[in-house]
Amino acid sequence: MIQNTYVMIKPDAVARGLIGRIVGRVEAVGLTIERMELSMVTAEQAAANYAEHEGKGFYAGLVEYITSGPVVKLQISGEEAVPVMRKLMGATNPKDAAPGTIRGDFGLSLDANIIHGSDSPESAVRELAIFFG
Ligand code: IDP
Ligand code: MG
Repeated sequence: MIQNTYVMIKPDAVARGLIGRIVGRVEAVGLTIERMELSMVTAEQAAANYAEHEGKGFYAGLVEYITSGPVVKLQISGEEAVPVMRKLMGATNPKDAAPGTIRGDFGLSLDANIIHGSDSPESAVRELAIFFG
């Protein structure tokens, strides 16, 4: 089934000059870039996107980090785009992410883990509304 998903190249990856290589991997598996924008994440967008983590020990640091510098916001579509992107990204902690995945190849730490991708089609609808209106 054709799906849309929300993907975000996080501040550390933008700062390290990894945009091109990450977008290249998305294109290489045949997914389509529908929208792409370099901009800051507002405090409101961060709170809405990470609402499920509110109250956890890492929440404040996560919001501070995701709002710390420009990100690349992407709407990506394609066959099974949500799980395909999650597979391309690899495990949340780069230390557990397989070589060949974006986090496995570029991630430095659990907080600086390069990329965000919606975890379900329902999350994708919600997150695309948060970031693209
Ligand atoms: P996901 O990004 O793979 O969906 P989530 O569990 O939804 O992973 O966590 C959202 C983000 O919060 C992660 O990408 C990571 O940057 C950060 N994070 C998750 N767990 C921890 C933790 O235990 N310590 C610090 N940061 C964390
Ligand atoms: Mg998640």
